[in-house]
Amino acid sequence: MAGNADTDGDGVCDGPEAPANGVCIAGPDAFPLDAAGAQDTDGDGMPDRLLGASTSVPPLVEDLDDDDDTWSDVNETLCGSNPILDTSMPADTDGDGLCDALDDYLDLPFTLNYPTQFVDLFANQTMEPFLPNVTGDR
Ligand SMILES: [Ca+2]
Ligand SMILES: [Ca+2]
Ligand SMILES: [Ca+2]
Ligand SMILES: [Ca+2]
Repeated sequence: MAGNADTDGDGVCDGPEAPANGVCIAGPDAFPLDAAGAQDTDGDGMPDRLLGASTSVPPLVEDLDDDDDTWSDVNETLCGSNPILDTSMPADTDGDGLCDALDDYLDLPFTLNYPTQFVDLFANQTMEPFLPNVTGDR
């Protein structure tokens, strides 16, 4: 460790401080012995980003959900939330897993009630409009 602030030479320091000679940026490097990975936001052993070939055994696998909030990085980027902050999640009003920004259909549950079960029909008379009461869709 002493004398080499960046063991795997990926430019991210092993520890949280960058040395004055500027060989690396402040870490810590979550994978100090593997240049392919540096950051692991959710600490699950899978790097946020995989740069080049992993030298670990077994090799590192890129984390597709860096903050482990169940929203994939790709989705979070498209939906405008922060992919490395687990408190930042896309708005999904109807909870179908497609964020509001990408969701063309707001399929919220609703209830539909008719005011009566019976309609009286009379010859030569316009029938009363038989309209349901719809609640909960907005
Ligand atoms: Ca490093
Ligand atoms: Ca991870
Ligand atoms: Ca996520
Ligand atoms: Ca949705």
